[in-house]
Amino acid sequence: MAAPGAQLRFWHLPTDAALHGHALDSHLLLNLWIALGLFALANILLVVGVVSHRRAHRPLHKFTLEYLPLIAFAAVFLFLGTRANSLWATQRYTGAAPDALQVEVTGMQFAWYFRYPGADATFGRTRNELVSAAEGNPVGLDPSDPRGADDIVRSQLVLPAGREVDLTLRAVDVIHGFAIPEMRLKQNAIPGETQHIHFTPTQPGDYAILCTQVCGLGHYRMQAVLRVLTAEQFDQWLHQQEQSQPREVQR
Ligand SMILES: [Cu+2]
Repeated sequence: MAAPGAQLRFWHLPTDAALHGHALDSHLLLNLWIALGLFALANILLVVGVVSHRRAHRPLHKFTLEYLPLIAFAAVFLFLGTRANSLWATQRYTGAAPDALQVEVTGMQFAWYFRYPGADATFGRTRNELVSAAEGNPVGLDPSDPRGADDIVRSQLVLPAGREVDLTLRAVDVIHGFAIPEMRLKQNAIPGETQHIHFTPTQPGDYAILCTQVCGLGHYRMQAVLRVLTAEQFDQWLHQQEQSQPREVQR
C-alpha cells in the first residue's frame, strides 16, 4: 500500500486534492486487493476441488464447504462496509469545524451557483419563487432580508487551500448530484432539504464540478469549476468580491 499522502496513480484515479482523499483511496485499494485475493482463492479451490474429488474417498464436511466461507465473506463485507461508512460519515455526518468557511451550493436545471455569506457571515433568506437567473437572482435571494444584502453569489466555486469548507447543498427543482472527483466528493442536492458536506482542499488548481444525476435534457452541460487558491489569493479574491456589486452574478 502507498505511503500516506502518496497518489495512487497506478489505479488511474483522478488527482487526490483533498485532505480526506487518501483514506478513501486506500480503502478502495484495500477493496480491490481483497477482491483479487478472493478471485484467486475461488479459482484455487475450484482446481483443488476438481482434483481432490477424483481422489478423495471422504467428501468435505458441509460446514467447511458452505458455512465457513459464508461466515468469512460476511465478516469481510461487514468490515469493508463499516469502514467505508465511517470514512464517509467523517465528511458527511460529523459537523465541520466552527471556523470552517461557509458556502451554499444551489443546483438547478442546468447550473450550479455558489453563495458566500459576506461580511456579516450570515446567509440571507431565499425563496424559490424569486429564483430568476435572467433577473440576476439565480438563488432566489429575498430582498426584504437585510442579511442577504452582502451575500455574494457566483457561478464559480472559489476556495482556499488548507482550510476546511462546510458546503450546504440545496436544489430548486429536481435532484442533482454534486460531485468533484479530485476532492473525492459526491452528494445529492435534494429540493426541500439541505445537505451538509465538509472537506479541506489541499492543492491549488482548477477542478470540474459535475452533476451525477440525470436531471433533464441539459444534464450533460451542468458543470461548474472549482478554483482552489492559496489562502492569500483567496483573501484577496473575497475582498474584491465584497467590493463589487453583491447581487451581480459573475462568470
Ligand atoms: Cu443536475
